[in-house]
Amino acid sequence: MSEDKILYVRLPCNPIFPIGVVYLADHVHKQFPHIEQRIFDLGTVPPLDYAELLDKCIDDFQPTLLVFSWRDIQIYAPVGGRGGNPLQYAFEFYYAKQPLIKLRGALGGMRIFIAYYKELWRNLGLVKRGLKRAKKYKSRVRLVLGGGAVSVFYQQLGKSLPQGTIISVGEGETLLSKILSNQDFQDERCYVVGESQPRERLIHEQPTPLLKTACNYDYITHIWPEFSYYFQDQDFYIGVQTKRGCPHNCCYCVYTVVEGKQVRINPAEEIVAEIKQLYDRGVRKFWFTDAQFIPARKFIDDAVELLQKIVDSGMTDINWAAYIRADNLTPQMCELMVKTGMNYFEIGITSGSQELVRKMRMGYNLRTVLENCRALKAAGFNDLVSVNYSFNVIDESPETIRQTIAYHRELEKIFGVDKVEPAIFFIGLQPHTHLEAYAFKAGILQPGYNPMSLMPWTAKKLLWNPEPLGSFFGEVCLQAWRQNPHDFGREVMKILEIRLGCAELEAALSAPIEQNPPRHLAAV
Ligand code: B12
Ligand code: SF4
Repeated sequence: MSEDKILYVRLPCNPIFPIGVVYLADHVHKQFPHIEQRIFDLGTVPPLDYAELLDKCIDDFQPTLLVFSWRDIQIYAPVGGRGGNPLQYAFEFYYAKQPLIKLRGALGGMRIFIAYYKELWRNLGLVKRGLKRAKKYKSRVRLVLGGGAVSVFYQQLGKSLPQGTIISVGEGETLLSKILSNQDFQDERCYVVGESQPRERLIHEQPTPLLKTACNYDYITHIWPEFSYYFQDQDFYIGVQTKRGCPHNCCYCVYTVVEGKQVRINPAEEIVAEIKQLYDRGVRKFWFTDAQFIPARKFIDDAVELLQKIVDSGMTDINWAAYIRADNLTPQMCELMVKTGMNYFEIGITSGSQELVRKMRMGYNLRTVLENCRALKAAGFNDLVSVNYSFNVIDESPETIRQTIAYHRELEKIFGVDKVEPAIFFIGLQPHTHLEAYAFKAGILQPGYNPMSLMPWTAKKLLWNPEPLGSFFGEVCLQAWRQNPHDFGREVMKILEIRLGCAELEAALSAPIEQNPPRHLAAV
């Protein structure tokens, strides 16, 4: 019988199913069935009770290994985040001309700033508190930290954590296996605070291969008393991973680095077996958590196989959603998507200008995306599509904006105006991306900057909206929030069209071959 006892603590987070720790616990159970485990999800606990309930959980369970999972830190998107809309406040502060609006932005920004640092320190405090408490019972307790946010900010977080903390990047399954079997784990994507420095380009190392089998939810319910929290109402999309990795190189994206360029396909029958277990517990909504559900054309067959197996399983009343590269669809795929209940998807084309899409190294053919969207509509898709546009990433101009409008209007013709939601983002510059390298080269950022900093002078650079068009976009967004805050994306499109007009669709779809390679990123 093993003496190890593992406590997984998911740090506070907007309620989103903690699929990461669920998969870790499942993996450990399959490898080491005798090890006792427990999941404690602070996402389901009211903030005032965090410390007390964490203490109680540790007192009851007395773990020997503490696994802390931290999902998100940086929220720049225009969502009603903690304490308001961060993008709106930032833009009011940076771009508003009227002093009162500027002041509102400053105050709102200050609230977000305080909430952000409070959360950061609170989470670090919870980790330290947990370790101290656990040491009361087991002096040799080990602490491991991982999760989405840690994968992105692993270099910075190490500075604030106790000596000996193992900081992990990307998937943690094989790291935990090695720790538990007392093997050397230094070849995993991790480092130990106080003992080793993160290796140069650690995050770019390929993850250790892994065969993913269906998560055993009987076991998970056994070690996680609050499991049913996410099933009480049908609002939640429960995460199911169908593959891991993305081969693309989009200039601003960190997923391809965190997950790796190599795509691992989880076996279709295992995925369906996992969905079925959740289905039998009443779950009807699933989010395929892949960086991309169909990362490239060569993975279409795998996606078809999976969806066909879902059809064959008889689960006819489910819905699912995912990030979809809509350039990789076929008519058969479209039919299966509709048949299996896909009721929402996000296409991250970023721009409706083929020229810019190429410059951002996204590998998208916008004409194909349109053709496939038509096929999807013809197959009966009648639900919501969110199209993510990030303006002003690189070489944006009035003409490329006009092209984006033309492209968006075409999507509206296909799906219906009310069914296509333009999600207007500005890129939050992330470490380890090509865009970061470009920002260094262009002197916008200095190596050694702190990507977690929310100080106004750093945040302004990280919330990527450079001049000469930065102030123009600032003004347009402010106008949109003023005029129609509840339909911000569509309002932005409307204002841009009034101010700049709309290009011919054909101009949006064709990118003239350049004499010279893309100006900025090719050099990076
Ligand atoms: C799918 C996804 C979503 C979906 C989630 C749908 C759902 N119902 O589950 C949606 C679209 C809703 C979403 C929303 C958001 N997301 Co998101 N999302 C992702 C994505 C692509 C995959 C996450 C996932 O579930 N993966 C599959 C599971 C199995 O993996 P995992 O959770 O990462 O866990 C593994 C490892 O992290 C590791 N691990 C986890 N914990 C631990 C602990 C230890 C000790 C160890 C060793 C290992 C370990 O092992 C686990 C198993 O392999 C990631 C990017 C990425 N490629 O990782 C971003 C990501 C997690 N999201 C991120 C963010 C910021 C958000 C938002 C806040 C964005 C926004 N502003 O709106 C929102 C809000 C989410 C919320 N909490 O409310 C960030 C978080 C980091 C950061 N920058 O702060 C990420 C990393 C993307 C990024 N650009 O940086 N997201
Ligand atoms: S943006 Fe999407 S397609 Fe591009 S690298 Fe990231 S996950 Fe892959």
